Amino acid sequence: MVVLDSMRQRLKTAGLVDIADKVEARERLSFDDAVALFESTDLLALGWIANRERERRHGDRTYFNHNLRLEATNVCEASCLFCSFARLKEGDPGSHTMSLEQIFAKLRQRGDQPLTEVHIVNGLHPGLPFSYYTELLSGLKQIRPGIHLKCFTAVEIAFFADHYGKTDRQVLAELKAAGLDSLPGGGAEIFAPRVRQKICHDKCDGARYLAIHRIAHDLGMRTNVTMLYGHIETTEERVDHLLQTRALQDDTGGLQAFIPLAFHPDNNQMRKLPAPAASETLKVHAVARLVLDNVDHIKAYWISCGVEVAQTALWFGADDLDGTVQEETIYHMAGSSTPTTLSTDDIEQLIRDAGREPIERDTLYNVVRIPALQ
Ligand code: V47
Repeated sequence: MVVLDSMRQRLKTAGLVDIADKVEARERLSFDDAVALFESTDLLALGWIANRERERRHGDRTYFNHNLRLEATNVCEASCLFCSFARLKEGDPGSHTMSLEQIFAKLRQRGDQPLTEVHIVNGLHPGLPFSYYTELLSGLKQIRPGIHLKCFTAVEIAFFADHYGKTDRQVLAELKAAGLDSLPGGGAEIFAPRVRQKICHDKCDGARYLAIHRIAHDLGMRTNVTMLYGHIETTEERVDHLLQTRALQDDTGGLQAFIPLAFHPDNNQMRKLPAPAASETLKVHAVARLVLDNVDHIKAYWISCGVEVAQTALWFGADDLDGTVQEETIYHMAGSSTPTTLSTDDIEQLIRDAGREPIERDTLYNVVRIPALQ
């Protein structure tokens, strides 16, 4: 076939033909393969391999959900250098902590929306009782019993355990009993101790992050993993992050999606660094698709990479765009220029405009709706 022959020639020139053959044969990529993919200068050849794998798994199908993102408090005792969202103390300028009633009102006022998920991420607030979190979950479930609650990163779970004198497992079990359904992937950053020591030294380390996900899987909950890229991490540290994620998934099978998160430099202590280029974003999604052979979904979070780049990432390995989001502040405080919300109609249109087929899913990737062609 002419196209394939010319592509093969291009892959050879790019030094990627052996890796492409491995992917074709469904052989697992090694550490060195992943480094070679990251270091390739032929983004289109890399994208071609990742897209072939993406289409083998999902065809044109591209997932999104109708979700509501809430950040109940940004008071946080950690001091991550990349964070523009956190405020150290209650009452500091820009700090906020919602009362439970305020949070419940956010859900009640959306009674007319066919929401399937509430995604909550918070700062590590030292002054709230544990009951704030359990009542938050049970109260949301009371208002919308069918809603999926994807709340609290592994970093928050570790903080709860240390702060309230419980084990990680106890915290997860108690939150699950109160209504927690799954964990989002935030807080992963880069697992390598060298990076964590520099950019987020006072929150839980990579090993504990992964251990908490492992416990969540053992308790029957699904989770996501993220990777914050485009700051001080090396190629090898990115690959290590991907391989540790893959190893966890080999053991538990509990991961649903991997989400590369582009570093945003505004209003934080790493503001001298440039934001990663769009080409870097496409590369990270593509390599993630190829290395994480046991993770079903690669999410291009449109708030983090920008709408147009997220659309392009759908041809570089990604098959999911996250959802309507609605009340995001972490990225907007760090300089994101995307809208803070998109309607389901907007997302469907964006996916169609990118040449893919929109599928509305729930958090667990059950199909909620296949939008009719306009
Ligand atoms: O943990 C914070 C990151 C994460 C910045 O699981 C920053 O479905 C870039 O985890 N520049 C929160 N990134 C977001 C998150 C997430 C997003 C979408 C979907 C899911 C999911 C999870 O945002 C934090 C941190 O890694 N972050 N500040 C910044 N300046």
